[in-house]
Amino acid sequence: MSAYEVNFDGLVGLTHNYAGLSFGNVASTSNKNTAANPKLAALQGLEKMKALADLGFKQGVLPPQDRPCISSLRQLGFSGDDANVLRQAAKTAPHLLTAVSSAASMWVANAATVSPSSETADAKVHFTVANLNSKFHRSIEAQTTGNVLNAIFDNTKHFAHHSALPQQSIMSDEGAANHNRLCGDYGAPGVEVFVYGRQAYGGHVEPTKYPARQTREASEAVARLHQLDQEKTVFVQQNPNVIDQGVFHNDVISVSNGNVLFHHQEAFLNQTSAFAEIERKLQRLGSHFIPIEVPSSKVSVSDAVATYLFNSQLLSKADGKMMIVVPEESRRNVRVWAYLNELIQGDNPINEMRVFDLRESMCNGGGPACLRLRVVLNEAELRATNPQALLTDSLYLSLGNWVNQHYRDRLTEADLADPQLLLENRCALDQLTQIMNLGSIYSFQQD
Ligand code: SUG
Repeated sequence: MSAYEVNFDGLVGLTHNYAGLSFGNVASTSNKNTAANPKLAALQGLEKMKALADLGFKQGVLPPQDRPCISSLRQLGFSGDDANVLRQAAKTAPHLLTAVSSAASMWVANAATVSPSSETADAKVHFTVANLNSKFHRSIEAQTTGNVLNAIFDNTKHFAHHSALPQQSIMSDEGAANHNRLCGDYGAPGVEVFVYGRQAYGGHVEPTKYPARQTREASEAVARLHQLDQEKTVFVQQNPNVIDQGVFHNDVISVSNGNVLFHHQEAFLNQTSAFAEIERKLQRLGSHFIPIEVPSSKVSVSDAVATYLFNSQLLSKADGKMMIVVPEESRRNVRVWAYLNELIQGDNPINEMRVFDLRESMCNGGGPACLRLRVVLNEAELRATNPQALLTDSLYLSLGNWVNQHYRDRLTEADLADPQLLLENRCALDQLTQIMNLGSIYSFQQD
C-alpha cells in the first residue's frame, strides 16, 4: 500500500531560552545564559516547515508544552498561588525554575518512537512516548506529549498509543532520535534499527565522560510494545567515544531514509556485523542497503557536532532521488560544505540540498532532524489524522500571526519568574489548541 512520510515539526515554545541544562550536549552548555529570541526561534522553525510543504513534502505540526511547568514545581513542594510558586522557586531553587521552564519539547525527534503499520503485528501505527529520563527538564514532557499524540492520532482502528517506559535510568528512552528505519517504499515493511548508548544489564562498554541517554533495555521494550518481528529489527550500540565527544543522540551522527543510511565512519560500535545484519534483513524484504559513510579524514566528529551535518533530513523526492536538508552551520564550515557539494554530485541517491537558518534552536543543540518526528502513514491513516495538525497555507498564516501576537523577542533566565510570562503562555496555548483543534491537552486547561 502506498504511504507517505509525514514530518511533524515541533513548534518552538514561548519560553525558549538558553539555560545550559544538557550536560553532554556541547551547544547547550556553551550557550548557557545568552539571551534567546523565542519569536525568531518559532518563526525559523515555521519557515522550514513551510518551505518543505511548498516543495510537496507532507508536513505536520506538534504544539509546544505549557511552561513554566507549575505542576512540577508543586510536586517538588512549592505552594501558594502560581505567582508565589514561581517567586519561591526563583528565590530558593533557581536551577529548578529554569529546568521546568525549558522549551525543549520543540525537539520532537525525542517525543516518541513511531513504527509504521507495515511493520507491526496488528497493522496499526504504534507510538511510544519517550520518558526522557536522562534529563530532569525533559522527563517532565512525557504526560503532555502523550496527550498531544492522542489528540492528533485519535483513532483506535489505526493508531496504538503506549505511555512512557518507567522513569528509571535502566529504561532511559529518548525516542526517535535513536531510531532509524530502512525500507524500500515507505509503505512496504522495513527494518527498524534501534541505536543504544549503553546496556544496563551485562553491558561492557560505555562512555566515560558524558551520559549515554538510551539503553538497550529501553529500545527492546519499545520493539516489544510495537509488536515488531525480530527479523525486522536490529539493535546496535552507538560508539561510546563519539558520545564522549558530544554526540548525545544518534541523530547527531547518522540519518536514514528509504534504503539509505547516511552516517559518520565512527558512528557505531561493531558496525561491520550490524550492517551485515541490516543488509541481510533488508534483502529478505526485497530491498538492498545503501550505507553512505563519511570518513573522518573528510569530516571529523568535532566538525559533525559543530555543524550538525548528520542532523539533516533526507527526503525522498517525486523523481526517486533524495534531498538533504542541513542547517546554515553546515554551509559555514569549509570542510563540511566541500563534502556536501561533493556528495550531491556523486554516485548516490542524494542529489540536492537545502540550507535553513535554525540558529536559535541550534544554539541549544537542536538541528533540522531534532525538530521533526517522522510518521509514516498510508492514505487511510492520513485521513484519520487530525487535519488541523497538517500544515496548509492557512494554518501557516494562522501560526505566524499567533507567534507574532504572543511571543517575546528576548528572554533570559531572569524573565522566567515573571508571572506575566506564565499568563502569556497559557493564553497563547489555549488559543493554539483551538487553532489546531486539539481539545484540552494542557494541565492548566483541565483544572
Ligand atoms: O535534549 N537540548 C536538547 C536538544 C535535543 C536535540 N534532539 C535531538 N538530537 N534529537 C537536549 O539536549 C537544551 C536546553 C537548555 O540547555 O536550555 C536541550 O534540552
